[in-house]
Amino acid sequence: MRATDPRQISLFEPDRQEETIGPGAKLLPEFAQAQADDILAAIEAVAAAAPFRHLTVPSGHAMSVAITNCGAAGWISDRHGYRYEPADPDCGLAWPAMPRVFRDLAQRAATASGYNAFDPNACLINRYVPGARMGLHQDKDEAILTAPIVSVSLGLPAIFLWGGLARTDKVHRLPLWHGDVLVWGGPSRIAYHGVDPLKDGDHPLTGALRYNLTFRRAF
Ligand code: MD6
Ligand code: FE
Repeated sequence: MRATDPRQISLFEPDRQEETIGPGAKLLPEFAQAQADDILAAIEAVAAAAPFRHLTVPSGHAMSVAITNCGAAGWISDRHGYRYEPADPDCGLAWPAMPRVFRDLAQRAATASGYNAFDPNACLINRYVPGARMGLHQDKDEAILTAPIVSVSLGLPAIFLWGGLARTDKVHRLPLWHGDVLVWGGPSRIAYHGVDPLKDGDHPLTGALRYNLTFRRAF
């Protein structure tokens, strides 16, 4: 993987090629760019029904990233831990349905990465403001770990931290720009990963925000 100086991260992405970043894990640069307007409109529609909120993690701290969900299952966190819930705990109603444009994109990206018939039933939407970050973690709250995760980045660029299967493994720094898609499964499915604090910026479509959508088969 290319070493990138994080101080040189810019608003506009350089030309990049599709890249295998680990066993079973692929970067598809700009794969979502043609649908970006439709995806952002759909994010707003989801957030109108299930607003972004800052969840509390079991330690009692609030996450700096704000989240919402769509699909049959939504990821949540509270004092008791992390889990998937069929309803929004703030209102008791089912999460908004997964928009067709989300589902189609996730399925196309999975197929392009060698994961056929990906059938996501959970889409977690993360919203970052400058300074928001995500600490190193593994995604293993899903009952089904054989399906990949499809991760879509929109808006301001971020440095994605990509480690190994042990917390102490070396962490690679991978810049993700607007429209980039990561597909991540197989041996990489439970690799440690995180996101550096977001740098300030002004993106033409999102202003001072980054969105990340992660599609999963939760159960
Ligand atoms: C983010 N993403 O990019 C946070 N997890 O904002 C994740 O935590 C993530 O991008 C699993 C697979 C891909 C991801
Ligand atoms: Fe994650």
